[in-house]
Amino acid sequence: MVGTAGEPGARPGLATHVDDVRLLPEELALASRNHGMPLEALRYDVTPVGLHYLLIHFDIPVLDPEGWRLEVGGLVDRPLSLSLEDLRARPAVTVPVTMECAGNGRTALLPRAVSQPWGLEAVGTGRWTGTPLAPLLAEAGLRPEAVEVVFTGADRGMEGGIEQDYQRSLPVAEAGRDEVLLAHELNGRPLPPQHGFPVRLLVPGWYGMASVKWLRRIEAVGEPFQGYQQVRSYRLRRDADDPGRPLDRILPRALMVPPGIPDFATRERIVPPGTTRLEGRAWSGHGPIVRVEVSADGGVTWSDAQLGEPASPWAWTPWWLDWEPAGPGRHELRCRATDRAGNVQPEEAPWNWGGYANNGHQRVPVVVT
Ligand SMILES: Nc1nc2c(c(=O)[nH]1)N[C@H]1C(S)=C(S)[C@@H](COP(=O)(O)O)O[C@H]1N2
Ligand SMILES: [Mo]
Repeated sequence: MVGTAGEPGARPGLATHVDDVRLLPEELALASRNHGMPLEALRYDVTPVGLHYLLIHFDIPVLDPEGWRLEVGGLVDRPLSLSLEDLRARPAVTVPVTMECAGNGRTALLPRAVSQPWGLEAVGTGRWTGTPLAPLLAEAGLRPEAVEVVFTGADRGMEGGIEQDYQRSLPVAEAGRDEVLLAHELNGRPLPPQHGFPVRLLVPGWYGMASVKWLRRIEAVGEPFQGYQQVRSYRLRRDADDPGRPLDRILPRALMVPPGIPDFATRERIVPPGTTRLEGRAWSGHGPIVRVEVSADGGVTWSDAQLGEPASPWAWTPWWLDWEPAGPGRHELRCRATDRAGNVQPEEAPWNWGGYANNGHQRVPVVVT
């Protein structure tokens, strides 16, 4: 999201990585545009719209719903040009979906990639309403030689020295999955500007970058798409020269509502003696959450939390555990999730160039009074 030093559009001398916990002014500016979800909002099944996280690479485009058209073209027999009314008139489904940014947890990976400096708040669950994409692709007559579908947003900017529209592709098989939607409502209202008005793609189970906002074109292509957000960004790379491998499905993560009360400046938690209910949510794009464990001694011993029912197969699973502190003083709480595919959250996730997919344990220092 910030160019590398020496590339046009990037500020001269702006580092690609910093080996320092302190943020650069550029990172702070990104952080105040793109806010996270305050972790106490983990209490909601469906995140109130203003508390859902935001990630916007460029500027929020202002689109006129009257003049807006979604073009469907490329390797199709019958190209389509759809108005918002056309899309709203199609069969619609409503489904709670947990979305997480692939950069969530980035600030804990040092040296830190200079980009959106997420702590752990880049997550939220929306109740999205939209029309399934697959029948629309079928109506357009997707040709057998199509290998990917490219989605183009109406936002444009510079990244990595390249001027671009925000664009991402999906393999044809992924684009054709039942749960992939063209969403036009969030929590029962038209999409707000910041979440992609009038229509966005929604790819449940995938990191957020796949869910292209402000959609204006869908194009079937015969070769893998080579756009910046596909081949440079959103990949697990060792270094600048490593092509790496693409990110797709969300790795498991559990987060807890930080217990007790916070100190204003440091956010340190102050917890009363006696029983405290620890609660939170866990999710994965690799299948349902089958286990959440909690540690109160910095990851030495773990106890199983109780699991509730997610609001949909694509939404986070509630969990809770009553904790009896061993005594007053400092404790480090942690939680970790396991999904049905057998993925367990690691203590430390591997460092990578872009600072992605850091699903290491959440650590919550608390002071018991
Ligand atoms: N057109 C467009 N779509 C986009 C983005 C963007 O900058 N432009 N950001 C992506 C990223 S990286 C994420 S994590 C999600 C965030 O969606 P939200 O802001 O609605 O939470 O949108 C994705 N879709
Ligand atoms: Mo993201």
